[in-house]
Amino acid sequence: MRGTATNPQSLTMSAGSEENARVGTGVSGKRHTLFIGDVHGCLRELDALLALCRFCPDRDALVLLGDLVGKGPHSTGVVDRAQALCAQAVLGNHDARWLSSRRGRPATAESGEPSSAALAWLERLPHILFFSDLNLLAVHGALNPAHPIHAQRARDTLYGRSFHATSKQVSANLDAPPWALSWPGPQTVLFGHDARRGLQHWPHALGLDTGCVYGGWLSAFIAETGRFFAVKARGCYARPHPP
Ligand SMILES: [Mn+2]
Repeated sequence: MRGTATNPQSLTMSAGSEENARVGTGVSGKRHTLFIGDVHGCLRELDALLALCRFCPDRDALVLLGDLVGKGPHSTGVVDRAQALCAQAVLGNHDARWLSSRRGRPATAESGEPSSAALAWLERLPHILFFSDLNLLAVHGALNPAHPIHAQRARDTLYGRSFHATSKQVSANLDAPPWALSWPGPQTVLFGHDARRGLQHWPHALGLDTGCVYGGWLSAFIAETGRFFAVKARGCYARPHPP
């Protein structure tokens, strides 16, 4: 297990190998803890959703479920906004790809180019966040229901969508039931990454990727109240992959 330490050098290996996922400690204890699904550069929708939830950075905590960047119009703006709001987040597959494509390139001040501070922030994100006082976990893709938290694979947390009960393997495709259906708890897991299945409400898991970047909705869940909020996308910024 890699533990809660954040090691930038580990990211390349963990993104596509058998490396264990990094588990971070989530911080709550404020008035509301707001979990938001895949933003994918949809900054205007993120701001609208925060306003709808009456989010106040001094009183509330914000948790982004990965894929802050990619596909949409304002990836850099979303990372900057996340930092400005002291958001917590887990790493998504597009965040990992964005990082690897920019690693080693000199920082520039050109518009659209992420600052070195933004890259450093993304690079430190864990794959899993554990909120002990809320009894919640946050992950972008999947957790393998057959394994404990400390033995999850980074690849599953980035890409996973389905769980094959016979082989006890997570897959990235829709070729088996959703992994979240088999998640036994006791912690409830909040996750994203599965826009094709949309909002998912299982006994011990909530899927919040409602396809904003594809012209769908950006969705939020407030842990303390159990309420959902959503705003409609202001455009269709990308075409979904065919099933
Ligand atoms: Mn994703």
